[in-house]
Amino acid sequence: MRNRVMMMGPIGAGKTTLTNALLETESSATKTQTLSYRDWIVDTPGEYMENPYYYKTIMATALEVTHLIFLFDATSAKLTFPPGFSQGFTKLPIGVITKSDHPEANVERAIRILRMALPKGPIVVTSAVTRKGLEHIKELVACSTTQAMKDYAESHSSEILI
Ligand SMILES: Nc1nc2c(ncn2[C@@H]2O[C@H](COP(=O)(O)OP(=O)(O)O)[C@@H](O)[C@H]2O)c(=O)[nH]1
Ligand SMILES: [Mg+2]
Repeated sequence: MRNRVMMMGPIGAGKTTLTNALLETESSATKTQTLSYRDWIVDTPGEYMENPYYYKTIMATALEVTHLIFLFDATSAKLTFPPGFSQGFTKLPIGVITKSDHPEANVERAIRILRMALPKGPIVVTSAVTRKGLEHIKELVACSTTQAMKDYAESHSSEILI
C-alpha cells in the first residue's frame, strides 16, 4: 500500500488547513462535513473525534491508512484525546502541533499536553502559514516502519521535531 495518513483532531485544530498546505491545494477550509480523501491524506470532520457515534468510522478508516496524525492546536490548553489514545491503533503515529505562528501559541505547553495522548512517536511543530515543519511531515509519512520514523526523527532532531 502506498503510504497514506489520516488527520485526527478536534474541530478547529487545523486539519483541513494543514491538508491544503501539505498538498499545496486551495480547497476552501470550509467546515469539513464528511471524510475527505485527498491524494495521500484523509481529512476528517472534527465531529468524528468529539462524538462517540463516529468512533467505529474512525477505526474502520484507520485500517485504510499507514499513518495517523494527531493534531493539537498550539493555542489550546485542553487535550481532547484520551490519554494514550495513539496506542489504541496499530498505525504509525505522528503528533503535530498546529498554529505555532499564532501570537497566542504556547508550543512547549502544547507538546507537553499532546505527549499524554501520544506516549511514543515523533511530534512535529508546524505552521500552515509559514510552512514550518511541513517537510518533516512528508518525510515521516514516507517512512514505512516505526524504526525508520525513529531514525529520521533522531537524525533531524530539533526544536521543531521532537
Ligand atoms: N495562525 C494560524 N492559523 C491556522 C493555522 N492552521 C489553521 N489555522 C486556522 O484555524 C482555523 C481552523 O482551521 P481548520 O483547518 O478549518 O480546522 P479543522 O476543523 O481541524 O479542519 C481556521 O481559521 C484556520 O485559518 C496555522 O498554521 N496558523
Ligand atoms: Mg476541517
